[in-house]
Amino acid sequence: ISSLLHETLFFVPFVILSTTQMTIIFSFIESPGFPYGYPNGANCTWVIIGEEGSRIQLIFLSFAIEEEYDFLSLYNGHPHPANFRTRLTGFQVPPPVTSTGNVFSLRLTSDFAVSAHGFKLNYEELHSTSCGNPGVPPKAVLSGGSRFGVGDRVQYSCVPGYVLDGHATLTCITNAGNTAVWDFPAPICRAEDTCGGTVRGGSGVVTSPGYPGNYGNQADCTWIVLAEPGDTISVIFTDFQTEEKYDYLEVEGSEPPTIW
Ligand SMILES: [Ca+2]
Repeated sequence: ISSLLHETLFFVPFVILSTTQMTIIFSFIESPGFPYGYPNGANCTWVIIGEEGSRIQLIFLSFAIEEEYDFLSLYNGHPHPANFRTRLTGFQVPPPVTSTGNVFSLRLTSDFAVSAHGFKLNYEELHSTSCGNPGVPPKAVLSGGSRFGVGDRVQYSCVPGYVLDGHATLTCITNAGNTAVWDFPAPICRAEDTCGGTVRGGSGVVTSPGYPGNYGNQADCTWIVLAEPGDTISVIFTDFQTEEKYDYLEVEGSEPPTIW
């Protein structure tokens, strides 16, 4: 017998904390029962409504949801299928996610068996001149302060034993749509003697180990790029050089498979 939580709907008020310098608006959302496990048969929806013209950023603090059976779905706007953004599952804390408008909805659904800790997140209202927190990937260190507005920079490094793939410095810029965005995705830190990995999210960068320097001998690296069911993935090479006839890159999942 499972406990059923039918269509629970939470409307989330903003908690407003004013300081002399600025207004910080943030609060927390936890899955029911956190951290002792969410119920089976859960169908819980949270609707976060910010001021007109703002965006909502979610920063995950903890995340454990039975992989591929239970899901946290995100919607840009109210929780209608047409507004579907992405669904999160598994045991890795996701990077921060920012809505496109001033309404962001979350829905937790679970199947009939097996629970996990659930999730806890901080949500924050972003004004048009703020890029929001770019997040700290596993094994990374973020420096450059806590200002994430247009013109601000943040710098990443990795803890000892890990190397950085991607851009070490991100700058908050204004895009063509007049919205504040980081100029590059946050880098990843991988263990020094490993290569490859699993990449998720709307877009990202994959480089050979040590790029733009040379890759090592005896390398055997596999990258898996995951997207939502029904989506296609395009791979755009911006630079390519391998030892002809001896080293190669093979792409599977395309029709037909290709080797460079
Ligand atoms: Ca489950």
